Amino acid sequence: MKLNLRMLVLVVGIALLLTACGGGGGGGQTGGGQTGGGGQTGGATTGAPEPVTIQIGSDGENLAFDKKELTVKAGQQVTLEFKNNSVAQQHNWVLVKGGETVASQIANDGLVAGLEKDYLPEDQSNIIAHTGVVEPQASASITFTAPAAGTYLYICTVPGHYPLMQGTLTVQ
Ligand SMILES: [Cu+2]
Repeated sequence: MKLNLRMLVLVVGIALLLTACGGGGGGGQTGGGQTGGGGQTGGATTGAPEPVTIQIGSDGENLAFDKKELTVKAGQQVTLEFKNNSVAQQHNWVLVKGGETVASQIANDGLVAGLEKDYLPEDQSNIIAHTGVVEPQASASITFTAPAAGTYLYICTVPGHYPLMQGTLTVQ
């Protein structure tokens, strides 16, 4: 009887140890997985997308951006890092609230405003975000909140660069 009890205790003890080990190991793996998934799911379900950093540059010596399409989420905090890859030309990055007509107006007004104003119009009501003029081989970083869902043009307003130098930002 005593022997059996000891054996029982021993068996139970071993079983508990195994369970603890197995459970612990499994728990660790599951926990890690859940944490990663939770982060992504949390961002989506709360409606507050996690901040994103976007890198874009000018396309060598071409009057073009190296990315013609960008996608972000509505309300997302966007940090945009713009690199001027040209060795000779100035560029800027201007996000327009509107399409071609508005963009064209901004480019024209920017041209009139001149380099001192970073080729940006005085009335910036149709500009969502912009860098200043970025010198050759230099970079600029700006942070803004993505607007409502839709498509928006981003352009360079350095004289002669628009309408060649543009792209589309899609906000989902
Ligand atoms: Cu340009």
